Amino acid sequence: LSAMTHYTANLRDLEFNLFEFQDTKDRFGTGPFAQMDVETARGILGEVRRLAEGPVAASFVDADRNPPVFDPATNSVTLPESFKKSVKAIEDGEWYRLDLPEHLGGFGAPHALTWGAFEMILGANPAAFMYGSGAAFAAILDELGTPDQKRMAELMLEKGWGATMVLTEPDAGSDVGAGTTKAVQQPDGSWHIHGVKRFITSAEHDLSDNIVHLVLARPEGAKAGTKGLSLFVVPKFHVDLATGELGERNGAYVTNVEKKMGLKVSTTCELTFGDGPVPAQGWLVGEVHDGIAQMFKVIEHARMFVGAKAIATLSAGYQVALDYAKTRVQGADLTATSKDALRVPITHHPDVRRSLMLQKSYAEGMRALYLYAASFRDQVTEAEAEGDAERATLAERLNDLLLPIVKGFGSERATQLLTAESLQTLGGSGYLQDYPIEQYIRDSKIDTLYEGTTAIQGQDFFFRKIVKDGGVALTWLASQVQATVDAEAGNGRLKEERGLLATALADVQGMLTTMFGHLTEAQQDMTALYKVAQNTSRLLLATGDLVTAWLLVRQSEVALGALAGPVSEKDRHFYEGKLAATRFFTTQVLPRLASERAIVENTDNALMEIDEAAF
Ligand code: ST9
Ligand code: FAD
Repeated sequence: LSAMTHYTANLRDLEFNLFEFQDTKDRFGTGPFAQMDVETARGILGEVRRLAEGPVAASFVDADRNPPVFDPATNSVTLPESFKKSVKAIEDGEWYRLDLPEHLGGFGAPHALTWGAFEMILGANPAAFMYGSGAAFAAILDELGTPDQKRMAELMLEKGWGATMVLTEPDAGSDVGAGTTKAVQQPDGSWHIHGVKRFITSAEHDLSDNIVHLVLARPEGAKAGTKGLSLFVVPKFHVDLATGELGERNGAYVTNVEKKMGLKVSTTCELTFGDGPVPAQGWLVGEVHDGIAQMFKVIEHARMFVGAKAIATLSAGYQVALDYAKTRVQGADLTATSKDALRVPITHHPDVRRSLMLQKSYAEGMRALYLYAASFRDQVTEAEAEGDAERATLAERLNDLLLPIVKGFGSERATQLLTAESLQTLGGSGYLQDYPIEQYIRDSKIDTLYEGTTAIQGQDFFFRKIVKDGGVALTWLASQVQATVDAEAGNGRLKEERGLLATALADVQGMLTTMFGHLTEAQQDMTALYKVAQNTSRLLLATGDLVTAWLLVRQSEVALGALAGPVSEKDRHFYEGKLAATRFFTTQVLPRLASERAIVENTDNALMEIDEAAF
């Protein structure tokens, strides 16, 4: 580890995905992405890597050990100076523009490139990325808002204001529809917000002059549940929209900042609306009462971010583990016969190799997964530009199907592997703060929790993305996996891998058949729904493993093609690594799906009949 950085980006694998593997490779410099050719894209990735490994990573440790200070007397927060420099480095490069539409100053980048570049920032210092939400949320306000709100969005971008998404309350976490924060309409058409929100990210800091809150609240008399919520824009300071000058302080104050396990430099705030003499004035977004659907535009963006963050951190953890394993000498080779045989680097030990290849195959497979999900957003853009509404709709549905996998499966696998494998590779040293993995674990555990816990992702996946979708997206995806199973690419080299993939596909289909059966049973006996919901998270994780394996097999097809021609020594190792990861994943991970299927098939409701007192 150099003194400067804890983080090593896997630029080679990002480039492999974007320029050799994902269908993004054919999009650069064409159609709606005409501005972004391959050379420019390579330049961006190289520059973002330099930034991520350098100034962005530089404050990662310091900002953890010297977290933000909250002053309750002034409701203000001071962030560590080191961290502000990291944020400024991202701002100076205006990298948030990667995520903006061209009419707001975007670079015309495909989403896959955007998220590939963002992965490096997320791996280097995720909180520095999170404070950049202003630009992304401004784009959503621009899309949904009134002319005044579009102007507000413009100012947010121009002045670099922060932004928040404000849903959660003490009694409304997963159950957003239980929120009681109230909105009362004023004679001038604006609204006064009353209530206490909690766990609000970035609601106070000293990085920008203003912070714009996007708040879910219930207008007086509106119905119960999520469908009675409306979305309001509530700035910390009022704004003169003509000049962009800041006016009076609005009545939305941070009244507490939480102390957390990790991700400490990202402020997590209690945000109180309209409790003092000054009202918390807000404006209805787009002048329509459609709050939950509007907020889901933000949530979809944020769920992608959470998945990419978790996967980025696993990749970072694997790099640290790999570097350590190559130099840590301990024990003799298992086959050595004499007691004083040469001591070897731990990479010689079978169990260390198993662990490293498990980390590598998941880190690379899940990178392919989030980039694959992003590429459907590009298909939407492309299809819309071509006026192909049918293709745009299908691509939209596939992105929707993949989001809970990226978020739920991505975060579960990443956090489990970081703890069980990456840290373990370093032995006792992994437990020390001399190495970054203990912080990776603390900083990434949140990824299975916020933006909807894994249980919520599992339910979203089954009930909304499969059942409500009529199985359209899932059937399309399954047909793609089947096509790979049936293909001949690889000249027999991938025959066994494809066979294992076929079995895994059948296992996931078997799980689905049983769960659909339980769903049908529920038409007669509602308690059959309990059987479905015992397995929604299991199905999500199993499908994630299947899709990851499928992407790895297809990556290996590309690798074999490349190996058939002239390659540099470095590239030969890279492509052989792909084959090794695919072989490992299909032979050592996929067979577990058979037992997951058996568990689903054996599900009864005994669990639900246990008296709570017996737990
Ligand atoms: C949070 C924030 O946790 C964490 C960190 C934030 C950090 C921000 C940083 C972001 C960075 C961004 C990038 C920056 C770039 C910077 C660049 C720098 C270089 N999809 O099923 P129903 C809608 S925030 C779409 O009946 P219930 C839909 O309208 C807190 N829409 O649900 C639907 O109506 P319909 C996060 C969906 O039973 C309606 O909701 N909190 C979806 O009423 C009702 O649906 C959570 O995530 C969907 N998947 O409510 C809450 N699902 O059906 C988790 C629903 O007619 N809880 N809708 O279309 C849930 O999600 C619940 O399932 C529930 C249930 C609330 C939806
Ligand atoms: P609960 O909903 O109480 O869940 C507790 C447990 O029960 C979980 O394991 C959950 O999976 C399970 N559970 C709950 N309901 C169900 C169900 N129906 N079926 C099955 N299992 C269920 N919110 C914002 O609005 N804006 C933010 O910026 C924001 N940032 C955050 C930052 C941090 C650091 C944290 C910790 C939270 C943040 N949140 C934010 C809130 C976050 O989205 C919620 O914590 C999350 O949605 C879970 O809600 P909860 O904590 O109330 O847990």
